[in-house]
Amino acid sequence: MLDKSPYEPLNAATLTRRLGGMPELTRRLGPAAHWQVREVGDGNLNLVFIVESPKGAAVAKQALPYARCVGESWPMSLERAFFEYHALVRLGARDPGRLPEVYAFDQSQALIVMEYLAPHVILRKSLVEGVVLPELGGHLGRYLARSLFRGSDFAMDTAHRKADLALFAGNGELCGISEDLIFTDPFRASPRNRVTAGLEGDAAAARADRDLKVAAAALKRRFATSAETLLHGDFHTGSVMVTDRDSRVIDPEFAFYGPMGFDIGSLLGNLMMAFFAQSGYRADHAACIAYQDWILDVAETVWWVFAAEFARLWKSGRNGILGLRELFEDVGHEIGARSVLTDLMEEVWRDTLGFAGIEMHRRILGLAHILEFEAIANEGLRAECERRALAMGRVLMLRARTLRGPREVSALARTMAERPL
Ligand code: SR1
Ligand code: MG
Repeated sequence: MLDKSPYEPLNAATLTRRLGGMPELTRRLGPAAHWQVREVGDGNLNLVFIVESPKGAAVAKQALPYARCVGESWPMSLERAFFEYHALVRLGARDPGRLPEVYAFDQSQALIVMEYLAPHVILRKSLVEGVVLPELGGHLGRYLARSLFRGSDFAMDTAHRKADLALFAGNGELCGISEDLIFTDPFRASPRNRVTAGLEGDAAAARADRDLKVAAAALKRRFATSAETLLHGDFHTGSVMVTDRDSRVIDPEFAFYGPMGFDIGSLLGNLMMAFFAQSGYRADHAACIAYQDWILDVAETVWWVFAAEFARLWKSGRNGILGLRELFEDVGHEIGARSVLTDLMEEVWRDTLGFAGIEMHRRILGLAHILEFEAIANEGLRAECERRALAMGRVLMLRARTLRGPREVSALARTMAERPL
């Protein structure tokens, strides 16, 4: 039985008392008297505790009634834990083993208790350290295909999907944060925006860039109105934990029904920024080039594995109202089905590039910056790396219709980084 006492932000002692009364936790960890608990959260929003015992370990994540990265002046509802819990369960079922297992959910405390991932580290840190992860692109490409296909009307029973869409429509507060921070703030003067010293002129140029703002408006419309599938909603390199053989997806509290390209684009935009950041901390030129090439290879692999796995699922698992086998395969029109898939992939690719480009803008011109750039100690150098990323992001947003594939995007990145092709 869960304790239904009123919400309170927890500390090591109160968390231990609370979890120590939950049989599902004592079964895994043994009696609470032997637990060690520490708060380790360094993200933008929540408290995160690691609970360890001689028998096992768990992570407890608690939503705060405000945005941790700003403070109590930015109040937030606790409901996001409810949506994160439901997203963890659904996305975990769509690509088994790729998300942490959920052990318990205590809604009154906005508290999710789940698998402790060890020895995993946040992918952002691994990209700053220059670690090569041979299976990363395959893991993330497959995860994207499985989660995006299986949450869509190509695969799901439509009554079930519509009910789920209604449930996640309740996550409007977090969608609103994305709508403001990603699609609007970077292109206007907002008190929330921050830029590296030296980039003030670039920020002003973005605010004055009519073509860029038209592209941002179109992307915001896609984000807000294209309820294609259940998305992670914040799928960047801080939402992936890795070892050299495993990759896990965490933190889907921004989950909502949106366009498929949003999750893919968020990831690719963050990989691109990691690419541009490398020259900020890798003085050895050859090592820098080699690691940048690996990052581009991951980005290309993500797309190709996504496309191949999506096509496989398309052939075998099209059971929803958009499956339409009755119009195609059932009457011998396989070519028609292939055309529908080709059209869809072209649209997802365009969205992916646009969302990647806008993610690159918001992480440089907006409120929420990223470790990959912030780890560059020399501010002038950081500004230079960020400037190149902004230029690349602008091309992605404006030329999404003409860039034909991931190799072309990689070539563009090398050009923007002033590297020979
Ligand atoms: C106030 S929240 C700022 C950012 O942190 C989260 O991780 C999301 O990316 C959000 O945009
Ligand atoms: Mg997060």
